[in-house]
Amino acid sequence: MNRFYTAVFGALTFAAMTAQAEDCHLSVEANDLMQFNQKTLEVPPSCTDVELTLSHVGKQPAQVMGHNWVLARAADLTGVAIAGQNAGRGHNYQAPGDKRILAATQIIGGGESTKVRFEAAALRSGETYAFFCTTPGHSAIMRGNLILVGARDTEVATSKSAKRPSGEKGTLPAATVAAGASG
Ligand SMILES: [Cu+2]
Repeated sequence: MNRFYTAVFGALTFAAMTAQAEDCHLSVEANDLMQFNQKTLEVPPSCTDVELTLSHVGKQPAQVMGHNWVLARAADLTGVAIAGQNAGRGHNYQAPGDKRILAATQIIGGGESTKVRFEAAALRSGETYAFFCTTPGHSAIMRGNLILVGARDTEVATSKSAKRPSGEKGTLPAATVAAGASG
C-alpha cells in the first residue's frame, strides 16, 4: 500500500516538475555557403529552458566550412567574435571563460548536428541578443537576432537619444480680431 502511494506521489511530483520546466526547442541550419537559415529566433516567455539544435546541412568538413552557434547580447557580438578568433579553433573559436557568451555549441562540419541548452531566465525582454558563428570571417554574414517575445510591452532600454520630434512650432498667426467699434 505504502509503495503504491509512493509511486503515485512520485509520478505526480515528476509530472509537476515537467510541467513547470517547459522546454522550448529552436533549430537553425547552416550550410556550405556560410549562411544560417534563420534571421530571427523568438523565445516565448513561458520557456524555462531552451534547447537549440544546429544542423550543418552542407558537405564541407569542419576544417573548411565549420560552423558553430554562439549567443550573446547584440552589443557584444564583435567583441566575442574577435576574442574567439584569437582563441583559435582548438577552443571552437570561443575565448575560454568569456562571460559574454550566453550559450554556444561546438564547431561542426557538413552532415553533423549539435545541441546546446540554456536557461531562458537569463534572457531579458527589451534586450536584443545576437546569435552568430565565430569561425573567422563568418559572423559578418552568419548572424541573426534572438529575442524574448511577449513578456511585456517591449520598451527598448537602450534608446540613446530620446529626442522629441522637433517639428515646427505651430505658432499660428494670432487671430486678429478687430476690436469692435464702440457703440
Ligand atoms: Cu560559420
